[in-house]
Amino acid sequence: MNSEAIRPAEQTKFDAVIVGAGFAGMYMLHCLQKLGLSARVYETGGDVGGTWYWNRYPGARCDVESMQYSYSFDADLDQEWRWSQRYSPQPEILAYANHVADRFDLRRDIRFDTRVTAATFDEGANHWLVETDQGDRVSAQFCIMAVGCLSAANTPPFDGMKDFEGSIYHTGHWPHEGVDFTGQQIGIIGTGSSAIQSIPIIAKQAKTLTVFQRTPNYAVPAWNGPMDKNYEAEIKADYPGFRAKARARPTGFYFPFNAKPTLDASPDEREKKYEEFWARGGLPFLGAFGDLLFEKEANDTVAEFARRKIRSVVDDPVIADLLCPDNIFGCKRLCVDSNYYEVYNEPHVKLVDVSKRPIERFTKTGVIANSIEYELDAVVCATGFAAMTGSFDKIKIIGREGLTLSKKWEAGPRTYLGLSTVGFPNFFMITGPGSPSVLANMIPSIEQHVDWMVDCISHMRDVGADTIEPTLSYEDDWVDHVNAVSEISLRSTCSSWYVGANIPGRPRVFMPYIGGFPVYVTKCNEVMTNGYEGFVLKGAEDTNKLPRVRWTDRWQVELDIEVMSPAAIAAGRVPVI
Ligand code: N01
Repeated sequence: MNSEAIRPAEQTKFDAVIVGAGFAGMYMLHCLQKLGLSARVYETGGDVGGTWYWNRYPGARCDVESMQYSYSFDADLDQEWRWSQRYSPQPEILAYANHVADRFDLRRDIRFDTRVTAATFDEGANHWLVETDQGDRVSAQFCIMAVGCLSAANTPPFDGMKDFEGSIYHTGHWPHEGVDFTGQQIGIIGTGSSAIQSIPIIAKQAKTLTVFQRTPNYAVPAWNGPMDKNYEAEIKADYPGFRAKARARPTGFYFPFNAKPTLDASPDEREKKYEEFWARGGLPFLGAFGDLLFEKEANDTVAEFARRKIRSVVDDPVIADLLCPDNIFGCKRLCVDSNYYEVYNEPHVKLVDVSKRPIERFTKTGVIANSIEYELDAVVCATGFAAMTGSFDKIKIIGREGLTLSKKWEAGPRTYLGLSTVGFPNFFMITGPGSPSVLANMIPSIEQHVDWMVDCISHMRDVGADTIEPTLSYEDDWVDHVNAVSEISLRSTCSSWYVGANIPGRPRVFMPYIGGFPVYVTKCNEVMTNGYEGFVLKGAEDTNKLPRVRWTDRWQVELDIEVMSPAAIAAGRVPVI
């Protein structure tokens, strides 16, 4: 008997299809399995981990402390997993993802090496038809996007790229076997977080390293090191309590925060505060004062402090000047570095300013910028991502009446709570545009969204509803609110990937919700307890049944009024770092 004959027929009908097996898709799958629903996950990569599967470039690590960048849904998992460093490196985060996949037996429902190409809502049957590049055609009541916010790599189409005889890499698609740059002449394009992490390590191997910089970025030292065992034990002694404190903070992770206004402090006091927070390092540096991202004059003081730090490290004043940003501090995502600026004191590292004249072209043997040809054996594109919506654009998503998501979002994404969008029933987005997502600790953001969705799906089962879809007026109001809050923050003022400005031709819209994680969570809770306010549930037999808050129960967050006063919340001035 041949093996084909005994292989069970592939299931083609599911309760839910999940797109992506990163931290979002994995947790969604785990919850649906627990609920006893059938789910199929499709994942383009060869294994779990999402961002941490793809971004294997040298030096890749998270900019949220490891004790806080992990799932919180399972108390035993919290206790048993041990991080080796304060900010653990990519291989360890990927090992954690693999551990979770094994521990909760997730892989049985995941199809790897399979890209979803299309998802079409069938209005007659009230289900989604999902197609893949491997020939799958399956249907499901729910289509759940767990595609990540920074997954669609952006490689600018430089002239002559095809002629280049060396190797070209993108940090977001790094070869699994690693790359040995020993003795080579390397070019790197970009100076965002990925570049800032990888440059010091590539510089150690390369014979020469040429950095092509279009916009300098601010970076604060990570002061990474081995995990402090006492700190770990202290947190593990009351992990739920620590998680609850973190959830109450504007960004969903905990660190000391000084809510006072910058200019209330004298120049000496300010300097002391900046030094104190610099010594802690990382993103929490932005917690030195409460208004740094609201008041330009306040921001000028921190920007100048950071520029002085750069000048104190970089020996050559001309290079130091080129490395000093002149825009709002923290407007683009703040970078967290380990020996980044120091590298420019090395004689084999060169900084090329391409801010006034873009890179001209690749040649067979290198790259031409400012009319000079730089001979290179390999080029690393640390050129970022089509953020927030890029992964949606890659899939042909068709909702009611033939409306495609790309058409609907032509002028920028429109969602209700970043969870769902009008015209696309039973279509959920985990950390979609319009939710805190990239402006909050990613894993709690994922968990809160998934828990909300699982309660919602359970409620639909309870009342016999076929579909759920937001109403246009609630979606419009939410989009207006997301835009209004973003305009209060200085963050909306620069050309960052938050507004899609890193890629020519994308609409300029501030995509994540900057009103604060606990404020957002409270809103989601209210929407649920008000009977899914702003949504229409079709086909429900029992329209009076109140939603049961089960999974979402753990998200009854307190608002940390030490950091966010009710007045600040009302004014949209929640200090999201
Ligand atoms: O990408 P980026 P990234 N010619 O978009 C430049 C997260 N992350 O991968 O600023 C020349 O920030 C571009 O220049 P400009 C984190 O949220 C986290 O580094 O557009 N240069 C910029 O310098 C982060 O913010 C971690 O003028 C060109 C760079 O390429 C996000 O991912 C680590 C160019 C792209 O920077 C994205 O970071 C890594 C061109 N044509 C990433 N096109 C941690 O957890 C683009 N550039 C620490």
